[in-house]
Amino acid sequence: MDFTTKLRALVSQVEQGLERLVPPADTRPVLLHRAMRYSLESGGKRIRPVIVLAVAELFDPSGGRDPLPAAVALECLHTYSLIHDDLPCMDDDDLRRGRPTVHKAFDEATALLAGDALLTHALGLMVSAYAEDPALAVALTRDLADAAGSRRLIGGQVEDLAAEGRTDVPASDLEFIHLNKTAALLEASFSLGARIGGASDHDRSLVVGVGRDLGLAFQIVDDVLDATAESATLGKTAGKDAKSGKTTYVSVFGVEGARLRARAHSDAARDALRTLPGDITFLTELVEALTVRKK
Ligand code: GRG
Repeated sequence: MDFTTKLRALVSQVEQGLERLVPPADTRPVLLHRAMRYSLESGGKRIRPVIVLAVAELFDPSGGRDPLPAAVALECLHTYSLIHDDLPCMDDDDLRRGRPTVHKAFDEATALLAGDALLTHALGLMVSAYAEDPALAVALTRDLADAAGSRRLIGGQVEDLAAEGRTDVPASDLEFIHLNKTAALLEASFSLGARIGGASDHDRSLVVGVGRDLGLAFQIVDDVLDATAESATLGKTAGKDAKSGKTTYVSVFGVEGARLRARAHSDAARDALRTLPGDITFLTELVEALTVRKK
């Protein structure tokens, strides 16, 4: 199967999983569940859940354990972070995934609570879907909570907000922000897939490293796209970083310097994948596709 066909097949599995494993929009209170589904169904790229499925398959091609609930839980958690990031008290954005942000389409309180509900749902889903294997359920839930917690996703977001409007942010702080705000959930996607696929500790930590490099490459590309692409292509507001005087890889290293850094992380991710047993074709092509992406 070629890369695009495989990617479409995995995205379609994720979409079906979201449909099945998230409460329907007509669940009471309807306003809340409509808002949760509005953002989930706005057509994200589904990168993180696709990685969960692909990594589980890499280590266990016969598919002994179902990675779909973990993939859905991670996408719910990621979507919560986007909803909250867009709120007026944070990035104050009007556009996300090509549509008005949740607080614009609904209202601020509903957006806040829809984010809270998606986060809570993610943790509950993870625990209940793998309850028959308690050690696995605990490890997966721990991965998700660690990646999303105060030292990682939320910590990265806090330092990102603190850095806003400052032009003297050192490159090491920028790296802290991106390692946590962006790479943490990508690392988690590799870790979840590896655990479900029964990978050894060695192989799991190796793919977590792939997630880290991919996360950094992904964020650098995000900075380059913010500086060079159009809002209509991105489905979110472009040019925000320069406008708000934000320190990014582009402001520190320039567009070409940032591109070179993204390439170096992406090459490191692909080199690490090459040391693994199994069919790494899809994951290798995914890393490349995310490095040269246009949105
Ligand atoms: C509110 C705790 C909290 C964290 C927010 C997600 C986030 C942290 C900030 C959003 C802004 C940003 C540039 C984050 C870096 C990670 C990133 C590039 C997210 C966007 O992920 P994509 O491109 O989005 O995979 P889709 O919509 O395709 O799922």
